[in-house]
Amino acid sequence: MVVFEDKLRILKKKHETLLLHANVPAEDPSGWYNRYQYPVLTPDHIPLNWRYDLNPGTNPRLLLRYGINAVFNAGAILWEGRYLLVARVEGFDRKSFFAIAESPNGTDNFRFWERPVFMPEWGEPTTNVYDMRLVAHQDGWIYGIFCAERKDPAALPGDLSSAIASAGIARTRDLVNWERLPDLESVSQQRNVVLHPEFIDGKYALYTRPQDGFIEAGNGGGIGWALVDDITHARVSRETIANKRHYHTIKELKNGEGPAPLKTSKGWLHLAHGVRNCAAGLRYVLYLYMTSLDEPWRVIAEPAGYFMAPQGEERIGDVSNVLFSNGWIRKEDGTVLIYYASSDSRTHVASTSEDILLDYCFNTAPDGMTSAASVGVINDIINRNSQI
Ligand code: M1P
Repeated sequence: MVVFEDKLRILKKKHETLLLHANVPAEDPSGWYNRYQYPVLTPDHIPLNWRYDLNPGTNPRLLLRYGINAVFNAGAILWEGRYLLVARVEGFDRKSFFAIAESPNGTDNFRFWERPVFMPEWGEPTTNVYDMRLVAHQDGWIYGIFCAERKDPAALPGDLSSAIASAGIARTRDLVNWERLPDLESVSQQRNVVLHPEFIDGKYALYTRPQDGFIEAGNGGGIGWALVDDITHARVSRETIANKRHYHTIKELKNGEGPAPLKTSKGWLHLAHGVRNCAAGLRYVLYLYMTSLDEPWRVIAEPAGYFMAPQGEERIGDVSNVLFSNGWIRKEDGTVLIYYASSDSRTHVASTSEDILLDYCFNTAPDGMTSAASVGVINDIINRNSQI
């Protein structure tokens, strides 16, 4: 009994210390953002009463009863003055689910709500759900669009890996009670589907990511754009590619929309991930692009290369060399908090501002697609500097 109580006291103290730990910003030499030093969400942030049976009668050794492997890829929303993340929480059992964590300032002291999200099923039960994008839509609902993964019914006997990715759609008014709508109907598999926050020609609009298989984008040319008449029976009938993949770029292999774009005076500001292959495996980095205010599918600016790439400890985790973001928050003063996950393991925050991001998007050269063009960009900077 004494052992149980001592162990519990230590566990509680460590947990509370972690939750109360203040985060510290550090300016990146690029000037583009400040990376905060400590991850905002990790497996250790998960409440103790989700993981341990705290009854000394049934768990006298205070053993872990449900292990959490990773807390990452969080959607984000500033809702009624509250900074909320809907994290992808993954257990030791490899199943992901959603859970909401709240912070008083968006950069530290994140604390999970009492229970994980109860997401109703639609159709064939989903084996795994993950990567929710939260969007407060013009229609008054808050939508959560996420990847709904099921085993491929056409998989040959013995093939226990083939899966089908589709976009699960749910909506809520209070982030506690969720109404699950039918999954997005699409001829191709879909992951990284994001709802545009406004109606376009009276229709719902989606950023899609058509893909040939569960992993490979294949013939899917990049981030797609599709209009949907009825979100309660969403169907992709016509899909155009808004942000294309290109040979020998950071998004050669695949890309995907991050959080829903932010509306600015100069256009829609987008955050996305780009993937390339190399001897070390897939490398995921974050990039930005702008689309026109009137035609959110038309790219008007896109700096070359990445905006953020895995750095230091971020490079190591369950799936190493990955940065992924599906959540950001713009505050009233123009501060933008970018929530990003590293190596499919933990969640971080970086802060910047709308002004800096627009400056970056419109004043960083686009990809010239050749080494010679990159040298031209540097020479242009040198020439302008020599006239100072
Ligand atoms: O493992 C990296 C990421 O892989 C997938 O993203 P994408 O479909 O763009 O390749 C997702 O499973 C994502 O959750 C994961 O972080």
